[in-house]
Amino acid sequence: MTQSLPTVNECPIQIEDDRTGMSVDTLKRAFADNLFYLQGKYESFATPDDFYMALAYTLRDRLLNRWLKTFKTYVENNVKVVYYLSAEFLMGRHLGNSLINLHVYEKIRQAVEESGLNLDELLEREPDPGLGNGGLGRLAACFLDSLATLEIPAVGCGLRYEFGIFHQMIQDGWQAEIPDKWLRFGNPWEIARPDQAVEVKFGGHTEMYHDDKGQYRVRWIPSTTAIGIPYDTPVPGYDTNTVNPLRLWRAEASDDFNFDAFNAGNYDGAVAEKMRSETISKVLYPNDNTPQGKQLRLEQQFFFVSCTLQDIIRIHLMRHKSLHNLYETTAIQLNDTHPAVAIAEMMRLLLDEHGFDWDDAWRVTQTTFAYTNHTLMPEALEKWSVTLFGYLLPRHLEIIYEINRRFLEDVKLWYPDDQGMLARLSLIQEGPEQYVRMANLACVGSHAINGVAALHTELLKQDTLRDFYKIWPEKFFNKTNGVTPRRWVLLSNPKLSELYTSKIGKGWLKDLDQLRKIEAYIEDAGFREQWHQIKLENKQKLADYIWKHNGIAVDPNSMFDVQVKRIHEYKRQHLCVLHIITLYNRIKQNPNIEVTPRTFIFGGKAAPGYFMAKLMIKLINAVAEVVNNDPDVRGRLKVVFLANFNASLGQKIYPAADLSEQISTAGKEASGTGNMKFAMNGAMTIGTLDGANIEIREEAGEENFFLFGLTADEVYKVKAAGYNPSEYYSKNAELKAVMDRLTSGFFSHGDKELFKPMTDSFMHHDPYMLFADYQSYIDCQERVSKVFQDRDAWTRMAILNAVRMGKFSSDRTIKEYCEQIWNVKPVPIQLEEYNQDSA
Ligand code: Z2T
Repeated sequence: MTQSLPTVNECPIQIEDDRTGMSVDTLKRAFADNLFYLQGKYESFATPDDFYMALAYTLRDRLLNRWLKTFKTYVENNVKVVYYLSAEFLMGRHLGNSLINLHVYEKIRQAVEESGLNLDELLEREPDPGLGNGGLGRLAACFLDSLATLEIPAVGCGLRYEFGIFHQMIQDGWQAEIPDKWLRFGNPWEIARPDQAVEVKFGGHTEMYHDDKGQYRVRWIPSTTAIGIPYDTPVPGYDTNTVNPLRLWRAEASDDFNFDAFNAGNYDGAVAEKMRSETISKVLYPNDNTPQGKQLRLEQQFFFVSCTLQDIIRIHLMRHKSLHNLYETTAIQLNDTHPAVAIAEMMRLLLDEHGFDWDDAWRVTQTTFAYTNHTLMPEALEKWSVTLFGYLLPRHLEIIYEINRRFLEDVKLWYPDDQGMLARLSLIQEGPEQYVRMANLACVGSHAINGVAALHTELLKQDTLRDFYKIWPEKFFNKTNGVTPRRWVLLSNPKLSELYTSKIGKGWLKDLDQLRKIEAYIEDAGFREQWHQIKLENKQKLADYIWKHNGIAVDPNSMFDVQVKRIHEYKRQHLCVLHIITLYNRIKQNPNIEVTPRTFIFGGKAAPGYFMAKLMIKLINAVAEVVNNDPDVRGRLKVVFLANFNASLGQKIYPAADLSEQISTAGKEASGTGNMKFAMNGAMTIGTLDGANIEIREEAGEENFFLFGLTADEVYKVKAAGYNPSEYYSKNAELKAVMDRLTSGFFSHGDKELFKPMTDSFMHHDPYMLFADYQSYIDCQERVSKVFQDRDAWTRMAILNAVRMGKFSSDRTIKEYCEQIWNVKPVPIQLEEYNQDSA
């Protein structure tokens, strides 16, 4: 349908329609049109939320032609598609990102300003779509950005939670949770597709029967049905025409079921059943790295997996006669084990609904699936009680037993005398209560297994998944995480981005390695001064935010020492607190002592049921209250806890940080991705040799990284030899003083009990070994303070550090997945000539 525009003297006539045109005038007209016809408001009665909505629709319209053309191209060319299955997608706000990826930021700014409004204020009206907990969910979102930017056919598949991660408030120093009503004003970014609804069955029992060829088959007679409705959100690539879908499923009650019950006079029963079905996609479980093992969570997992697989099969069969070649059109990635029940559901669909025999079904499954592991924490490995699993999914449990029987037969052939091996590899954990091990299911059902940083993958091979590595070394890959430089540098840090682009052009945005060209400017004093001024401006903006939200005045010239991430003992926010108390004690002992002024900034949510994490938040706020108000401190130390850390707040914080705290116990953090966002924005890292920190240090150069603490290997050895924290306490006077201050009730208005659960853990059994790393951390922080006092030396280090982070673009990560795991290639999208770069 390519249509040439008429020309006069070779100059094409401009035919812009109000839904695709990119000129400032057209944008203004579209904005006004959407305010009137979609929001139903005159300008004089419109609220900032109305203006935001009108602007969001203006951008959505401009994504739609690209989106539909992308889909059409995929179908017509029968391309291979990646389906990224994830229980979480932490997308962050869409509006600013669409402005960036469609290259209309400046034009929209002008259009909005000429309409008498302020763009930054409108951007702040968008609720942050928080359908994730932390790193795992945000990684999925960065991957979708890179997939679209690299023009890879891909679909994000997950749940459309009505309530995302809770909103955090701080009351009397404690975390309080408020429900996240992100859909309250409607969601302009999604399109519901009720025509593509599917049924998902639960419960009941199974029966044997003979099929028409006389073969034994199994029939599942489920007891309940839910309906899945897909909601699609466009995911635009940067500087491409590709717009891929994020397809999230909402659960509804099945009509017939309710109707039957209703007609039979069982009104209450019908309503209860309806409620139960709709509860499935109600709320995100707020646990990061510690599963809860609740029935509803398994229902959520199976629900979105079953919807997604039915969809995948429908799309494949549009173009193919059978499913035997599924791997030619489809790669399915399991984002941790949350969607791992897909292995059993795919087997069921192939066996029971499509008449496959076992071996064919298993080959199709194994060639299609791949699995990413995100944690080494043993308590975070998902397992479901066999009783619960069989009650909810009786047919899937049978299939898992059969997968296991055949798998263990093979293992017995390979390792005839190794009972331990058999027990460890089994999909079923034996004991007084049997459990289905989801990581084992994911490993046997996939052709590829990967960790998310070099050390993490090594530890998986040596420890967590050692036996699988022994039998299938060729299945293991490392795919070090990355983050998208579009959201985390260009959108978050426009001034720094402008500086880069003025020196080396825009190439770095799609090829982050090009930032190394900036190293040529390191001896340019003017450049270093510009860099420093940008950091200072970013810090001033964050200082304003802190003043507005916390009422604490902080000095932008002090070092912004930042730890933002989920609150977890293994991440050791409390080690940072021990450092603060150490500095405070030094000041109390000698108020005239020289200290490098620091602003300690914390942020992060605690799982509502994780007592120790909530106590850590209380501790930070308790120490803040004392330190911020002690006249002896003379404002040289400030402690700030920013409430409700999320993607949007991250965008304000990373660009303003001087020091990035990445201080997990070595061997505990699989990768980390905040570490990358800080470094790209010119913060120096203080960190352990854990997760991706190791690779960050390798890229930055060891002279540009503040390293401390035990290695993963040393942690293991100290533990094996018997870790005795009280020894560190009695031998280290400064540590002793810190602990005594904490246990004395000094920070808790005399209450000696408040922090006792935490201090007892430090002193007696602490699995995270704070005391073992304490002195090394304090010494390292002293080096940090020294270097910071030499402003120019610090700036040089920060610049080198930032421009050497090319490896940590999620574009690099995604290219590796495409080539080594998914076997997919870019598919450029050609727009109709009419719509081509109107920008
Ligand atoms: C999560 O955010 C992570 C791991 C999980 O394991 C679960 C959740 Cl919700 C089950 C994080 C890791 O802790 C972090 O190190 C990593 O960078 C991130 O996933 C992305 O891989």
